[in-house]
Amino acid sequence: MRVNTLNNRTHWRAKAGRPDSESGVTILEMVIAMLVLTVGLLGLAASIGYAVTVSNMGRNLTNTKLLVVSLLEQMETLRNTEELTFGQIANEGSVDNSAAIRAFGGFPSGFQPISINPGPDGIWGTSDDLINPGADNTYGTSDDFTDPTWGLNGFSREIVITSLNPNLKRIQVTVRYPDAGGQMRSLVGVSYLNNDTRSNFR
Ligand SMILES: [Ca+2]
Repeated sequence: MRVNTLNNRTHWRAKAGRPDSESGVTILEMVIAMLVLTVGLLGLAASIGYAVTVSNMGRNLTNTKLLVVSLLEQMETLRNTEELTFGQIANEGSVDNSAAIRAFGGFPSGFQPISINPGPDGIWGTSDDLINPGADNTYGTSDDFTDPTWGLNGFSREIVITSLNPNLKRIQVTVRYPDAGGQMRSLVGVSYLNNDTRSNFR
């Protein structure tokens, strides 16, 4: 009797596991499966697009931060190396050239293009930044020309230098930049410059 029961059970299991002619995937099941897969893939595609947008946004912001900080640091370097006197680190119209070896025009007010080169004066942020030395690669010759292609596309920069007292200046640099969506944004950096190079070079 016992042997029979076992045999019966084995037979039943084998039958259940065997595919019969009616089994398989119906079209409806397949359509639902493809629908689920499509929704999943669409979600994935959307998230990739979003990731690229955020990444571009981050890159522009990082570049802009570097543009702001490098200009603020240039002011400190100009003072420390005495390439400009403290009185010369000023906007156009407020420059004090009295104690200087060579005259300096100052940094133009308002938003200006950001050049990839500092121009003949070697100082970034002045009105000669877009001057290309031409084929001879020498500034001050007749083939010099203003090269708008040196300006960073979509970027502009404003430098505002305020004299707080005879020995302290506030320097504000604003860079306008396009974000990933093409919208203009701006980043402002402020530093304070004192009239003292001794701690660095003397
Ligand atoms: Ca320049």
